[in-house]
Amino acid sequence: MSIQEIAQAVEELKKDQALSLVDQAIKGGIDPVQIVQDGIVTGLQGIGKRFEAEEYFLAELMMGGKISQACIDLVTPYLPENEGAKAGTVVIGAVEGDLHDIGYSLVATQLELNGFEVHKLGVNIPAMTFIDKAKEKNADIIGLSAFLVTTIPNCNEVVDYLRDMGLKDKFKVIIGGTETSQEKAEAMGADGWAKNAVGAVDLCKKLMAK
Ligand code: B12
Repeated sequence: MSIQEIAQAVEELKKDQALSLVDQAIKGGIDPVQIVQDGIVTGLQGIGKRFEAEEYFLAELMMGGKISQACIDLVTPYLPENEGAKAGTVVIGAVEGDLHDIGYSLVATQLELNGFEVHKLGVNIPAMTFIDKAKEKNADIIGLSAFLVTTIPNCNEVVDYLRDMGLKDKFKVIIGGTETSQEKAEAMGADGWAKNAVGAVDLCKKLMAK
């Protein structure tokens, strides 16, 4: 079996096949991070492309989300854990109007495995809730996930509120999600952006070292 077969099974919404291929990959000793990134996430990207091409519709998009989450749950116990001192505290969630939770959950898992204390806030989270939770948990970093062009402005809102409240230096803000980019992060005054969960860990470590 190959990792591409996992991506293909996810993309073609073949749940049992996808789960069995993931199981085989784990047992075959394939790097679990690679199984997630090059297998499951690549499959989801394929679903996104078919959705854009109007070959798949919302039902397929939802099914794809469910299948991927089941596959990710199977891999999660095998992801490598990094023991040691607490690396920092992060509150993370999907911004107001955004219901995509697979991406930020993966980021949360990777951060936890790398020694961060992570508080997952959920989806559709108003700007002030991020700030209240960051204060409550004495967080170092606020992670904002946005997958839609229409929800990215809600990341700006968090940065603007922090600035208005004089808290911009207290919390680092990072953003991520399909339609985000380094340029967009810089334009809104966020402290960083990462393409994926592995990049998010590097970014948080860098910000904590500052
Ligand atoms: C699955 C999916 C859904 C599922 C979500 C299920 C769930 N539980 O999350 C459902 C069915 C709910 C859904 C709904 C919609 N979706 Co949708 N969805 C997707 C799809 C196919 C995959 C997204 C995903 O989870 N990918 C898997 C993750 C793991 O991959 P990833 O993005 O590489 O993740 C990494 C980064 O994003 C990063 N990251 C994520 N968050 C964060 C946060 C921080 C702080 C950092 C540093 C990094 C980071 O790390 C992640 C892990 O490595 C995408 C296609 C795509 N290409 O993204 C469309 C997509 C995002 N959806 C889209 C659309 C249009 C919608 C709907 C509007 C459809 C509709 N007509 O109703 C609704 C909107 C709902 C809402 N209000 O949010 C569009 C967005 C287009 C746009 N330009 O805005 C996309 C791009 C599809 C497309 N090509 O048209 N969707």
